[in-house]
Amino acid sequence: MTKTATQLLEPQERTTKSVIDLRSDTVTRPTAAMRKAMAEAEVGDDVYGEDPTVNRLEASAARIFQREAALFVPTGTMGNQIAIKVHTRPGQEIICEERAHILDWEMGMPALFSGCVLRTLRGDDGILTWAEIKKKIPSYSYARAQTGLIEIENTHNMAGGTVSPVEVMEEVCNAAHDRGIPVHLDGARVFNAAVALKMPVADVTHKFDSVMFCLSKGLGAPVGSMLVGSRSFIDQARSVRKALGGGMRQAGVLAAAGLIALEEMPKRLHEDHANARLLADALAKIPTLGINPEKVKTNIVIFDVSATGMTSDEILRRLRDQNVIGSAVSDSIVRLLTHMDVTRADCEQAAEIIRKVCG
Ligand code: TLP
Repeated sequence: MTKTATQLLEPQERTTKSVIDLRSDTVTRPTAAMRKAMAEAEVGDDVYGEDPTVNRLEASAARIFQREAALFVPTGTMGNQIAIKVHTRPGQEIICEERAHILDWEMGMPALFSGCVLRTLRGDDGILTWAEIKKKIPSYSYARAQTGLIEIENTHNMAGGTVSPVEVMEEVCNAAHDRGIPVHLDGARVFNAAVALKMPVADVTHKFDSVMFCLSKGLGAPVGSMLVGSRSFIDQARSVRKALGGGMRQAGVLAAAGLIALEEMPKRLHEDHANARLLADALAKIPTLGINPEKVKTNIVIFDVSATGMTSDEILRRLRDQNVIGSAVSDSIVRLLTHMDVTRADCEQAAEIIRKVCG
């Protein structure tokens, strides 16, 4: 499966809304309230633990996830890689889904930074069950690397924003813990999962040893992700963050936007989900596209373009000419994301343009 590059905007397109940008929910701009909070943020040196706004953000995340502690990190990638480093020893295996972000989009860092091998399996819709995971856990042998960590992605990005049911995740966590194996959640979009599950995010995530979630995706912050977990996990994570060069100084200017993202923005995510479903329903009416709209539960829409006779890149180029931009999961799968900077009308217009290009 070849990955194709995400299309880039021309400079003039970055400042005007000439384009319907469905490449990712990372493209959102900070709201006016975020910019105001950033301008007015109280700051200090966070490497000394003295930035009051970062401290407030970390306390708020710990409270919302009902955990002992939280850590502000620049990116989701850094958050995942810190968690992997803390949980594992070099030479161990990490079990994850075969389309996991930690495998395909994080520059081989589990190997490079933590010295671990990824043992992958495919989950239906990206959802891993204990019945399948347990087949990948080796019994003790002198020859085989042992499982140091299980990693779950919820929502699962490349499977189309799919949501792992809570019972399935809890069974994985309970059984893994019985064997002394920690479980990390790549919850970049876990608030989208919580909205789809109609549950508080703390209840969705409480069994995991650590959770990474992003402020800078559907929640709309310009920068930043969080790790949450036990006090001891976060203490170790803070040191690893420093080792990676992630110790930021007056980071309160970013945390101020992060606080609004965390506390205010989850309540609007259902709008993105409704827009994604609208898009999916419209695409399902185009005979050359492969998509089951019933599977679109959050803000990610993926669809198979094989029957158009064009590759994802060709389709994306044609859409680009009509001011709609998306990204490619593979040569035959296109991905579109909804977010706070696209409206329902934008999605209707995008669907109509896709119909003209692919129909
Ligand atoms: N996802 C990005 C790209 O990297 C693919 C996107 O546009 O969807 N975990 C998951 C599940 C993610 O989707 C992402 C980003 C990350 C981790 C990493 O977050 P950042 O980009 O902040 O390092």
